Amino acid sequence: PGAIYLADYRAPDFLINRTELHFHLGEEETIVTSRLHLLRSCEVDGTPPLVLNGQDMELLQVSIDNEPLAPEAFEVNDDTLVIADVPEQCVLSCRTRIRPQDNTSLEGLYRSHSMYCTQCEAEGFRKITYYLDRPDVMSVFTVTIEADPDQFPVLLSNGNLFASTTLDNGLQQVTWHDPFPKPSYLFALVAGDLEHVEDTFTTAGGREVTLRIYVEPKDLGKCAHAMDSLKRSMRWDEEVFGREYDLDIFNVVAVDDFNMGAMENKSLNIFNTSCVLCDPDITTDQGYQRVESIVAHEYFHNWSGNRVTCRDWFQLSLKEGFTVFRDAEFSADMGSRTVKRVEDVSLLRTAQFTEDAGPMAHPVRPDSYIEINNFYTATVYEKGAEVVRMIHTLLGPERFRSGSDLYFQRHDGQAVTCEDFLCAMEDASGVDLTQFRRWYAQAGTPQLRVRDRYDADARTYTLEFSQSCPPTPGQPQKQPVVIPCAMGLLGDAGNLPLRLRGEPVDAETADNTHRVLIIDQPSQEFVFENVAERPVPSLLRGFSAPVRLDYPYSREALCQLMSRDDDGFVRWDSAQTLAVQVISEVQEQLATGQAASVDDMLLAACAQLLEDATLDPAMVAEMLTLPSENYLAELAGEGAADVEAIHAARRAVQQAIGRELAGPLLARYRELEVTGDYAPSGEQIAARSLRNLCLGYLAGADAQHLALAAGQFAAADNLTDRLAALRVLACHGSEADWQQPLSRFYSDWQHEALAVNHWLTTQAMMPDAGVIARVRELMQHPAFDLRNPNKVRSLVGGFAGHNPLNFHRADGEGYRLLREAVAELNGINPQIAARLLAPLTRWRYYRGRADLMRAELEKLAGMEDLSPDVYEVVTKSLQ
Ligand code: HT7
Ligand code: ZN
Repeated sequence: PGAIYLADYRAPDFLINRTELHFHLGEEETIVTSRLHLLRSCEVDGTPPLVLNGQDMELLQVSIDNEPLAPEAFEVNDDTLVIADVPEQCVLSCRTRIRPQDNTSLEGLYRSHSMYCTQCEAEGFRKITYYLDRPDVMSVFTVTIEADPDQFPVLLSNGNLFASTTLDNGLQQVTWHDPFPKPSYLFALVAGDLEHVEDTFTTAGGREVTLRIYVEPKDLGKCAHAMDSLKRSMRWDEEVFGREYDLDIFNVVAVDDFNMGAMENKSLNIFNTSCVLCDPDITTDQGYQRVESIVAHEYFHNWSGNRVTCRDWFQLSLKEGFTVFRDAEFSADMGSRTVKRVEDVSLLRTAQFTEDAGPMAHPVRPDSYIEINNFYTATVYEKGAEVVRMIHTLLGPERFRSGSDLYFQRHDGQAVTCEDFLCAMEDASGVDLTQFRRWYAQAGTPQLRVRDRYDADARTYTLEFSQSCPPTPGQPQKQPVVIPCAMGLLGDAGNLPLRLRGEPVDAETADNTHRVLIIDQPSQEFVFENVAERPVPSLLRGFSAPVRLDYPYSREALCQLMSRDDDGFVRWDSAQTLAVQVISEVQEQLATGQAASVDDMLLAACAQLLEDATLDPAMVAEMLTLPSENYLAELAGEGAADVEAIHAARRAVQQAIGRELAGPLLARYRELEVTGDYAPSGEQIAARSLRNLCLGYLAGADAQHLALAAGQFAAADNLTDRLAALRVLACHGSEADWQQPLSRFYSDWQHEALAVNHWLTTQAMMPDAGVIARVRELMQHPAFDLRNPNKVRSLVGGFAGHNPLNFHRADGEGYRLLREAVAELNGINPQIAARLLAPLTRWRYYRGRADLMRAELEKLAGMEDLSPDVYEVVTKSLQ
């Protein structure tokens, strides 16, 4: 497979003003008839051929203006239908046969349980009919569906229901019309025996919108949280971004076989069941929060993605980065802003920084790709959102909002680029973003090195910044980017007032303890005047830029920031840095044959956090969570990560905390017990998160506390507590401790696929040496199905991504397991196969494992019939 380049972008030769589709959904086959109202673009010279995309279907007939074409008038191959001679304006009609029940890729039209549904982003529409399947071809769709009403009483598509009738042959026929022009990737169709919950929302402008969530009948009671989240998202988008909903109906459908979380099809969002259904017994607290944010994310796409869409797939971050920023702001407003920020930064540092330092590193706006499905990445989504957040920081909230308003007003109904977004931000704010644009074009995580000097006589404090960015594939050299560094200075009695050299002495601002310094040169200095004492710098507050910060903090300084800084993010980050330092110290002790001795400073800091009842327990839980083994491996750098040593050191620190702080941990565990009914409220979630963290520390240090976990497992009335207890038993107990609870969990919840998925992950993450055999066994279990992405992610993804100790086993068995699963999935669902492969691509990091990991990648590279998805990841990783 060859690469596609942004530099080769050309506007389409033809436009499709209107698209009429007719679906006959049959038992054995589906017949799709299209009528495309084509118009040659006025920008085109001559009479170019019409090249339509199409895959995996049988062309039955093609006609122009109702005249069937002779076979010599067109050419069909694996990916295209080419018609040499097409009038300037005409109606092109195609009749095709597809077999959705055999479509395991879950792209295009496919079957999930007893329902039919579609997934068209990015290029799935071409598996439904021949089309100009590119986002800059926007068309008004009218869709007619015919099906057996007994099997498929519900027939949905985008827009408004236009007609519904029963045909003479007994089939039900419905027609949907979507007045908003849209690209084919936003098309959707659903047919099934579904039930729905319904609600209404009145927009600020007075439009009464019917909201429906369609699910299998057994799941009808699990929609309330998603519905509530949807209504709150709609109101929030009006209030914060001035965006109103634009149709009279908004449908959501839950599907069990789904490649990603959800899809923002115009007025017919399709969701992975795991991202919409909620029930205390099948959904964890994090699950509830995830549903809220994904419902919001998809809803927000109605403007950032649908009304204004992408010109081409290189611009994917235009809609995804912006929409992730919007959903993060929504979640921050719904709960704790600091906790949300900490969670997001944690994800960015583990998933995105690793990607940015690996073989698949690419800019937020990539220059080329082989398979676009491989570019729905943490870089495009999460780093893209960070880039939008930096624009927000640079412009300030009011000017950012003006930029957003201008962007939507200027480009409504258009397919545009990241450049258009930046221009709107510049035009509305007057801020020049010329250099800032490098964030879209350069891959790699910039490093921000900071050193300082304090001159007691002159009472000046100088911060010296320098920035650099490591080479990434195809980009050996990097230019300096614009880094907004939010900061403050911590003195003995709190945050110090700030005055930069050159500022007027009487320039008293309301908030003079906080600044955003703009670093846009390779190196730069800032001098603060009238600084009475040597301060501790509080840097990158709120994680104001997606960079690696390098400042030589002493442990004392970290403890001060942790306990006293004004910025919640910096407090958490200092706790993380302190833990990283202590774990690596213990790693060295163990490597030199010494016993582990955990710095008292860390223990004292943890004790202080546990004992301070004024702190938000959710924040305490975040601060007491040790950095993950994957994150520690990434910090170790290429060729330096020793998985066993990292595991042993982290475990020793975890045990020391559990042992030394058993008293306060136990006290907190008891005191935080939630009484009353389960609710996914901020308060309850916070209490459970800290309580379960305490349980983990206690049981990890002393087997006698396993009884607490066993008791909690038996008594829990919600999945969060039940699963936390089960994980503690599975992670810290012996077989006698976990055997019975694991089988109990399965026998109690086997009828709930989403709960069973947690059961699979729990076993995949167990640290014992039997885990590989267990995962292989589970792959044959009736609860597992390689065709279901949720199950694959839970079991195989859970093992390879979250069980580093066993995945990186010295005998290579973990790698073999993953390679075999990927090889099998390659033929079933290439998109999932390629995603699953990510942990093997990090071979450069692991000391003593590179050859084993590469060998498995090479086996995949040598396979026949390698999908473009897997081919791209494998070949780039081996370069
Ligand atoms: N825009 C969507 C991205 C997407 C997707 C969703 C489901 C299945 C396959 C998919 N490929 C791409 C989801 C989103 O970001 O909102
Ligand atoms: Zn999205």
